[in-house]
Amino acid sequence: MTENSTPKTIYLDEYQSPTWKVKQVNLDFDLQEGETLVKANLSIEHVDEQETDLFLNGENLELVEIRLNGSPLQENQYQVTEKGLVLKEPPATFELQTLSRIFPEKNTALEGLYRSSGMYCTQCEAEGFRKITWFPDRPDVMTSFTTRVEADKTSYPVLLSNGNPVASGDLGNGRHYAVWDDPFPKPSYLFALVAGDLKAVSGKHTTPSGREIALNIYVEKENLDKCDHALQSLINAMKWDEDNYGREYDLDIYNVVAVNDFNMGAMENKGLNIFNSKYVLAKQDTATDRDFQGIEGVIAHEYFHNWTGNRITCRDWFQLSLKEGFTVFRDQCFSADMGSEHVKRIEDVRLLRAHQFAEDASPMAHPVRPASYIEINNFYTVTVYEKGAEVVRMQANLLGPEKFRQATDLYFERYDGQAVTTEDFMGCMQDSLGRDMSQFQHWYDYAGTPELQVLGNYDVDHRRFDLTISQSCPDTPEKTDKPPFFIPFAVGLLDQQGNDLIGTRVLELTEKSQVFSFENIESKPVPSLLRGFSAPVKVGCQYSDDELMFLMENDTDGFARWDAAQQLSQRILLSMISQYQQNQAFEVPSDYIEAFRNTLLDENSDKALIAEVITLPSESYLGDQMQQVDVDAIHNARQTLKQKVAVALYDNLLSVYQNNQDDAEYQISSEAIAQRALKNTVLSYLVMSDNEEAEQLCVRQYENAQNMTDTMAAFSLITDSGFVQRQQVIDDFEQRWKHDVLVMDKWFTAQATSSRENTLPQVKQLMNHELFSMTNPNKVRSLIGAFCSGNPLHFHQADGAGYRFLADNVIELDKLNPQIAARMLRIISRWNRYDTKRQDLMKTQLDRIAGVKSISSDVYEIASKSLEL
Ligand code: B3K
Ligand code: ZN
Repeated sequence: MTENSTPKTIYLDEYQSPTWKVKQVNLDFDLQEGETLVKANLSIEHVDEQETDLFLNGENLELVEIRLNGSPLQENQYQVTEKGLVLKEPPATFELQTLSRIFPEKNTALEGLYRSSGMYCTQCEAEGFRKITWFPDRPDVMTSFTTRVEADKTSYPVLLSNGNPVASGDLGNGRHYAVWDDPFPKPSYLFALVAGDLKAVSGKHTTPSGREIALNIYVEKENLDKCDHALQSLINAMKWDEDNYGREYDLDIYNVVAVNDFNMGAMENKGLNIFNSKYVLAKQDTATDRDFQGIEGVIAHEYFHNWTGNRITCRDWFQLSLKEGFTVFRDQCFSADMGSEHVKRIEDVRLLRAHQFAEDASPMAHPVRPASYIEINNFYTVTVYEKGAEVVRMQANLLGPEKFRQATDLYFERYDGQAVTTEDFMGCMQDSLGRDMSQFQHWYDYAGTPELQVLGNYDVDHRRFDLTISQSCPDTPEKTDKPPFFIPFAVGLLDQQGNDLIGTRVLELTEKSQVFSFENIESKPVPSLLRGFSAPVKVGCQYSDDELMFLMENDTDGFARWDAAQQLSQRILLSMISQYQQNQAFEVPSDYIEAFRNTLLDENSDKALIAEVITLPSESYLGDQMQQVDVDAIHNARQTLKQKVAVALYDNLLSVYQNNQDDAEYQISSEAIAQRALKNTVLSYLVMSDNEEAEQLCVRQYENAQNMTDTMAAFSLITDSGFVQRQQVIDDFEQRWKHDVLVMDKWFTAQATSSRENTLPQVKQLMNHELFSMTNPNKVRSLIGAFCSGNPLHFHQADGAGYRFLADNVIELDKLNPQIAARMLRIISRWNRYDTKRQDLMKTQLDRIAGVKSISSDVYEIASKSLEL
């Protein structure tokens, strides 16, 4: 970034409401080879009486013509800048017509109108509409859109936009057109257009009020056999939102389009969702169980946005969590209802702890509702999404199901058709609860993960158990010395026999330190803490190993059982790490092996829960628990623990593996998914035993697998191994799947995350593979991203080659797609967690990037904030 063009910071407290409204916009797209002409007709009205200039955003547009109320504007009546167009003192009400030329073919940033695999599509959130036409591109300007699209009939037989289709026709010269009308006023970020040679799998849904909605999943024709799951998920989501929130869909048609080049998962454009094909396409032989679940969750998420995001939207981008946090909470509850509730909660907490807690402890830490940003695209984060969902969950739990439903009904009634704030949302919660919630607001305003210290004390004489709980929150870039948070802390007490003495009680923590007493407790209990993960906090409690093992086997709360097991494994791994650092031999307590065996052979528990309980904390999560991350020690300790368990429990593991082969026809039911998860987790232990039989089992599973879950489980293990068949299997996979880009993403990832010695050179080589492409975000993520964030051992190799590799690619990518480049760079924002030598190596790369002339504001923000420590 050159000194004179340091990007501007935008502040929440500088928000000003719009002075102009756009009552209606008519758009006309003429899609031609090489360029697109966009005609826009805006009916504009002054909000108040004052005479002001009107600013319309517009970037990379060629202005061909501009008229006000039909007459061409004189040069002194407007001014075009790099960022937009200023109309000098226009009348209070007028029609503005612009004609602009844009170049979708050259758009590699995948924001605005662009081309992907021969089709046209759009991505406008957050600020992409300004790359399509001149417009007040801010979420609090809500407008009715009518869109006409014209294109070549043979290449683009399908023409789609938001709303309902109102007209279409043949233009006689090989071209045709379609007109779409969206009666619901919306911000420009929800605009969408698609033109392509697509085919649809269609269905329908009848709403409780008796309206029939046409549903279409549009894909390239060779993918027509992979849409059933997405369609069924959509129908389930529609029904769920009707049953649980009383919300029904409002247009006559709901279209979903799958595209191959997409910056994120999917986009909730009104009536026309555009999806990364990864979150649409699935059939048993190409998609894993996790893929199926991902599709169900993302389809639901985008559908739920129709009310939480589209009908009620954000006043400004600082309020992003208003729609994202709430919608993630809604999709989490939906997925929990569709599958296994406990396991869904565990997966969500695992993700939050691994990524959001890490973000909260990094220079990029920001509140759920940030107070400033340089580039809004950098704030689509785990904090805004996942912590935002936890903040809504806490409110939902505090209110209980009935009052929460009242509160959401009130929210939909009060704010339908408006652009609002997180305070407006909380206001509805507070009105329904009938209690002051001002302390709760801290969750939106302050970054950082609160930390609890819990001390239990049993008073034999008074048969009383006291819990002393203190809270603190680390300083973060925006705030030091934070006041205490309101923390709903769910606890239980177990007696020696495992009886749940008080059920689950939610303690309300509001002060720096508090004591809670439980009377009539006959003997010293074991406290079960943070049941259901009732708040996004860290808990410190001096449990003995025995107590953790007791909780692991006896806790009635599924989440707390899993958490006890994680804490125990973590404790053992951390002590192994320090043994390794002191060159001592590893020791694994025999009790641990026994507890592991008991869990493994537990016939009464959900198999998916067992699979979760026996899964060790990840290498990066372990790193987060250390003063200074030691990637080699962590990797070694984790591998060694797996190996010791595998050797000690080989026979048990083998029998669980054999007993969980599913011979029945493939199903995506939670039971079948659970069985595959347990079998494949066990396989990952078996191959650590160094036993030839296990190696053979794994290779045989790869060869005979009837579904992608089993194929990938075996394939990743083989790719990570030194098996003689390794290369042959890798080649075989490639031959089998080279026609399927999504399956090949998995092939790239498995190789990029391998712990084998020469992984980095391999990754570099794979970048020359004919299927790899720097302009396809899925490929970039599955190879470069997977190596840098999913392979800590090699990415952090001591000579800094991993960091150089990352920086080279960030600089290269930034020229093509700044959003993806910036996301990639976040990986080294936590450089201060490593030894000084690695710190210097990482900082050198950050400095190098920050100094690149004409680097994007996206990348600049991450590099400069990371260096600000
Ligand atoms: N709202 C979109 C995300 C847009 C990201 C823009 N950089 C998808 C979603 O959260 O549903
Ligand atoms: Zn969303």
